[in-house]
Amino acid sequence: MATDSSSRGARATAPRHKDTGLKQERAVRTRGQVLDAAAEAFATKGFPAVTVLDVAELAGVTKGAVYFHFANKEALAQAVAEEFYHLLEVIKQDVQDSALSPLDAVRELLVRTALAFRDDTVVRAGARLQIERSLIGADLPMPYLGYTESLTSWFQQARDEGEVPADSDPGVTARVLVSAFFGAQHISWVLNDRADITDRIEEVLRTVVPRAG
Ligand code: LUB
Repeated sequence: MATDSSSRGARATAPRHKDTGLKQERAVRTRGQVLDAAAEAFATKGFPAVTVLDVAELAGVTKGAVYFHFANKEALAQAVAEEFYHLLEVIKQDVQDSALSPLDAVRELLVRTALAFRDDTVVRAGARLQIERSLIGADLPMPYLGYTESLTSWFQQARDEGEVPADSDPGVTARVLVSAFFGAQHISWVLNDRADITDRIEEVLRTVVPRAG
């Protein structure tokens, strides 16, 4: 009857509603676990050697659960690389909000980035995926450009405020610093599994970014 079916409908709808919320929460959590596992796998083995089964096993879920969230290994790499740049963006925002002088902001950004390269699995994975980008059939974000832009604008400010010589070229300084950072973190990874990355980045900063006075 009408009453019957509408009340049944109401009862069926309410719990299902709640169910959907919980399911979504669980799905979001599972997606995060899979992403973390993929980062761990890519960081330690590199893209070519990783399988979707590796990621599933690391995450403690079925292969089907991985495929529910990601079409294939390329999509996993893409998502990890995007998360890598999201984390770098968060660091940059934080440094920007800290009201340091432009040159101190440059130093702070690169020291904090170095710590993330040493300690953060998604960041280590993202850096490795960028090195392997020609082997990955996905549209990974273009590396280096974001940092080059941020550093260029800080060096411009430093020049405007007389912290660096008026005839210095902010874009060139930024490119040299990004190149040196990239090289130093890579060498630290190969030779010392990044144990000495902050020392190497401090050396780069002492050499490339002038101290006032
Ligand atoms: C950074 C790397 C390694 C530049 O921006 C990037 O994409 C980077 C890897 O892709 O260094 C940090 C100055």
